[in-house]
Amino acid sequence: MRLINRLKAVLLLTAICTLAGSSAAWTQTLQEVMQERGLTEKDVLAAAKTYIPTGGRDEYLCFSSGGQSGQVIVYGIPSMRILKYIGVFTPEPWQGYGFDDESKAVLAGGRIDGKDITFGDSHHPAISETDGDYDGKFLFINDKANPRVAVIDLKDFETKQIVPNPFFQSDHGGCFATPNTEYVMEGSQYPAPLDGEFAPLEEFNEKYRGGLTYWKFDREAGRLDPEQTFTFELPPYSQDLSDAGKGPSYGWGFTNSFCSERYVGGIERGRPPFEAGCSSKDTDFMHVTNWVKAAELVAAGKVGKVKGHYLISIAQAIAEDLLFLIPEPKSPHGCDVSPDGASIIVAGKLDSHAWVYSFVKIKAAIDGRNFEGYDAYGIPIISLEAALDKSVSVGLGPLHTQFDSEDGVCYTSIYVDSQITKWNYKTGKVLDTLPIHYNVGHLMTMEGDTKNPDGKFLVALNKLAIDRFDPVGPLHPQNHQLIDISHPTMTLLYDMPLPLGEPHYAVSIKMDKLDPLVRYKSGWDSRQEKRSEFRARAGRERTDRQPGKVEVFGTLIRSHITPEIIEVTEGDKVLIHLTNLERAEDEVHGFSISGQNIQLSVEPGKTASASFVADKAGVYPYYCTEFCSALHLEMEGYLLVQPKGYQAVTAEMQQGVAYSKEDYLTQVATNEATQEVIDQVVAFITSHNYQEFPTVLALVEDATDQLGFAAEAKQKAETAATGNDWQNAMLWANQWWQYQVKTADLGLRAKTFLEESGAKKIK
Ligand code: RUQ
Ligand code: CUA
Repeated sequence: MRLINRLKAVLLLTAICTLAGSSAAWTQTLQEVMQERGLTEKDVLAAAKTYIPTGGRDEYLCFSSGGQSGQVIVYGIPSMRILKYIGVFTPEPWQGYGFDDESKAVLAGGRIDGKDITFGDSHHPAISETDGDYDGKFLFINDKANPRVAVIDLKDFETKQIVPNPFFQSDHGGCFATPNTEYVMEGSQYPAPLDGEFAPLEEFNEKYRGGLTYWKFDREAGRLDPEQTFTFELPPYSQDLSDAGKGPSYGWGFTNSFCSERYVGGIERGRPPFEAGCSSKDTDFMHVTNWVKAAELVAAGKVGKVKGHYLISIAQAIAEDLLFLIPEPKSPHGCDVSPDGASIIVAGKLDSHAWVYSFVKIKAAIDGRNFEGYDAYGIPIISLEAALDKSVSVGLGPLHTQFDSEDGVCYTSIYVDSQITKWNYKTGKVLDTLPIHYNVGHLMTMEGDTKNPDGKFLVALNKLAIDRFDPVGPLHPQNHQLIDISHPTMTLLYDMPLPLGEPHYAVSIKMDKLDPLVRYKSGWDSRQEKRSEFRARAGRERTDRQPGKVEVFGTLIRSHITPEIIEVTEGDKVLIHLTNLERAEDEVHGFSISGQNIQLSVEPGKTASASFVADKAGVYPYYCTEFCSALHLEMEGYLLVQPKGYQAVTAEMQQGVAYSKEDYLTQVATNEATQEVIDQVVAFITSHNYQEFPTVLALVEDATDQLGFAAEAKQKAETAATGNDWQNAMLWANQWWQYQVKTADLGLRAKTFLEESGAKKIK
C-alpha cells in the first residue's frame, strides 16, 4: 500500500516528462482520409476554415437565444463549438442557477403577479454598445411568453437581473440597445389591456393596447432601472420587431407591427381565423418613436405614472410629436437600421420585397408636417412615398436583414424560398443567393448590427432541419448554418445542430472585446456582486445554532468540505453557506445533499448558499458534484437529521482499520519522497520568469496554501506520534500527504503551463 503511494508520486513526475517528449505520428495522408470518408476538396476546405486545433481559440463569440429553454447558448465562430448555456429565465442546475439562494433571488425578480415563472421563450439577445459599437460588457435578452427582460454580465456570463414588464402580457420587439445603451427597447406583441385587468374582446379597439418600453440602463450598477424607465402606449396593432436609430437617426426607435387590421379571431364563433383577418390589408405600420425627447419629458416631470411606472399616453405622444406611423409591406417582420443609421430595411413576410426607408425623408416629412392622414387613434401617418427610398425584390418571404463590412452590402433571410439573398441596399442590386436548409428565420453577420460590421461569417438560424442530421425522433435539433461571406459569392461551411430550444436571434462579438473573469474575489456573492456576508475563511468555519435554526458557514477546497458532519434536529431550518477557497483556474466544487433539491456550483472564490427545512429525520449524505481532484469521491459529508428529543447513546466514532507505528513511519517516508518531487517542481518554477504569468501566479498561490495546510497536518501527525497515538499519527500523516499531492498537482500544472508558454529561464 505505502509503496504504491510512493510510486504514484514518482510516476506523476515521469508521466509529465514523457508527455513533453512525445509527438503524435500521423499514419495516413490527407488524400487517404478524404478517400476513405468520401470527402471532396470543398469539404476539406470548409473543414479547414472552421477547425480550431486543440487549445486554440475562436475569433468570435456568439450569443444565441435558446428559445423555449429560456437560456442563452454561447458558441464560438467559426468552430461552432458550444461553450455554455447561460441560465436566464429557467433554472440551470450545472450552474446552480435556481438552486442556490443567490440565484433564486434573481429568478424571483422575474415573478409575475407573485407567481414563479420557471420557463421563458427567449428571443432577441443584444450586446451593450458604446458609441454604436459593441463594448462587450452586458447582454440583454427578452422573454416573449412572459414579457420580461434579463441582464447578463459578461464579466462572468451570469444573469444578474430579470424585470417583468409592468404593462404587457407578451413582448417581441426586444431587446435592442440604443447606441450608448442609454435604453434597452422592449416592444409588446399581442395587444391586451395595459392595466392587466379584464376587458372583453368586443372592446378590443377601446381597451386593448400595444406598447413600447424603453428600459433605462444604469451602466454603473449594471442593472435596468425601473424607476427611470418609460413606456409608450401604442394602438392595438401587434407590434413586432424594433431597432434603435444611430448616426443621423440617433434618438429615434423603429418598431414594426402586423395585424394593424385589429382583427380579433374566433374560429369557434364561426368567424374567419386570426391568420385571415390579420393579413387582409396590403400594408401595416412602422411606429417611429422619439426616445430622446420622451426622456426629456420624463426628466422634466411631465409624464404621469400608471401602476408606479411612467406611461406616455397616445394623446401625449401625439401632442409632443413623439410618435408617427409609416405604412409597411404586408405582415412585416424584420426592421433593421443600416450601420450608417441612414436607412431602415423592412421585409414583409407575405411580400417578396425588402423595403428601404430613408431616415432623411422620414425626418423631412415630420419636420414639414407632411402627413397623409391619421390612424384611428389620431397618430399622424407619413405616406409611403414620402418615406421610401426603394424596394428590392429579394425572394419569397423575406424576414431579417444584416449588414456586411462592405458599404451598402447586406443579407436578407428568405423564409419561404429557404435562401439567403446578398444584395446592396444603396444600389438596389441583388448580388448572390445561397440555398439554406431549411426555412431560415433570423440571420447574423459578425457584429452585423453595429455601426462597424465585420462581415466575414454569416450564421443562418434555421427554423427547420428536416434531413440534415442523424435522426433522433420527431423533435429534430435546430440547424445553425455557418456561411463564409468574405468573398463575392457565399459558401456554406458547416451545419451545427442545436438541441435546446428554437433559437430566434443571435449576436456575435469579436472575442478580444471580452475579458471574462477566471475567479471571483474570495467570498464573493456573484449575483449581488459584492463580498458575501456569508463568506468563510480557511480555519474560521463555524456552525451557529439557534432554536429551530442551524446556519453553517463552511468552505470547499480539494478534497474536503468543512464541515463534514452537520447535525440538526427534525424541523430545523438549515442554511448552508459555502465558500470555495481555491484560486486555481477551473477548480470548481459542487454541492448536493440527498433528497433536498440542492445543487450548488461554487466557482473559485464564490460563496453560495442553500436553505431548506430538514423536515424528515434521517441520514443524508452530501458531496461535491464536480470531479475536482483524485479524491473527489471522498469530498463528502453527512447531514444528520436527528429525531426530536434524540439522545446520543454511543460516545465514540468507530473506525474500520487500526494503524501501527510501522504504518506511520512508512507514510512519513512516502511523504518525504513526495516532498522531493515538490521541491524539484518548485525549483523549476522559481528558476523561470513565472511571475509574468497570471495563471501561474494563481496556481502558485494555491499551491502555497496547500503546502501550508500540509505543514499543519504534519505537525498534528508528529504531536500524535509523540504521544504514541499511532492511529491519529497515521491519519494525519496521510492528510499531510493529501495536501502534498494537491501541491504537486498544482505545481505540475504550473510547470506545464510555463513550458507551453515558452517561459524564460532566469537563473
Ligand atoms: S423573430 S418569432 Cu426575431 Cu423572426 Cu421572434
Ligand atoms: Cu470538489 Cu469534487
